[in-house]
Amino acid sequence: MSKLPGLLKQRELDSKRLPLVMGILNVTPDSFSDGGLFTSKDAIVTQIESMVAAGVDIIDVGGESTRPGASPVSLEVELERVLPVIDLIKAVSDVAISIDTYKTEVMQESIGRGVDMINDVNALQSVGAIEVVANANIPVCLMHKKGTPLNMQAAPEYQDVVSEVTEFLVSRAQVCERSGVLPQNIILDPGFGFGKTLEHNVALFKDLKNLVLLPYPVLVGVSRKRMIGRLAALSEAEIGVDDRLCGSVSASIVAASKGAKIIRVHDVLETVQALRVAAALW
Ligand code: YH5
Repeated sequence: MSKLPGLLKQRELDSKRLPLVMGILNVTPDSFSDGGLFTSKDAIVTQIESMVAAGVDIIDVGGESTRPGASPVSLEVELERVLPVIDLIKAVSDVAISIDTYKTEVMQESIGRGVDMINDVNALQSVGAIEVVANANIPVCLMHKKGTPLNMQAAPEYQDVVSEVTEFLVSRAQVCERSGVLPQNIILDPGFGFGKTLEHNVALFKDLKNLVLLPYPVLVGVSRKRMIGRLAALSEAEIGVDDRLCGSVSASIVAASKGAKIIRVHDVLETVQALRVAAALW
């Protein structure tokens, strides 16, 4: 059975039922490197242990960067990166594990290693992905994106971003349910920064209070993203990626107050602290 607590129904920020905090564990060589060529096992163990000590609920393992401009990696490389890390997390803790992938084979192999959740930026649109998740009977996050990481920030256009994203997510949830994914296993995510301008991201964020009215929990991932750097800057410039902690934490608190049930972040300690204080004082 899944280690994820029954995904919460309440709408208000509540000190007894905080949103779950999902900690990001990138295992791409550019994110954890000893000089850029390989990922050190000690560095990963340290990161896992510090997230667990800080109160993380779910660790999200990703082996392919989906940042704007990033190129895809092969199935073999992705498996080589993520499977040992899944084993490593299980060896050092019993925290819930999510795998950030859109590849059906990576989902299947990760489920075989005992992951608790699938996080798919492609909303289970890869061939066979729905069946794999339906059979595994574990939660899945369906995310909206427009385009691919290589081209998605070129010139994203929408007639009405809020209704387009909402309709996409509802329609994917329906397709998944018709193929045997249980409704209680479905989580929705508007996909901040994936084929969206700053204005699109802000419109979607403001509308979270409506998105959470759908019968599925909502996940929000804005940690350190460019929209934080843009909103925090006074001019057309932006705050650099290493200086977006306070902005990211602020956005997480607002997401939680609007009813998001899972917050995906790099900075677990800071986010957990802020959520606890905000919920106690709400
Ligand atoms: C997400 O929103 N995002 S990977 C660019 C950055 C910083 C961070 C510096 N996987 C999401 O985290 N899964 C990613 O600029 C995700 N929701 C879900 N469900 C991109 C990322 C990032 C990109």
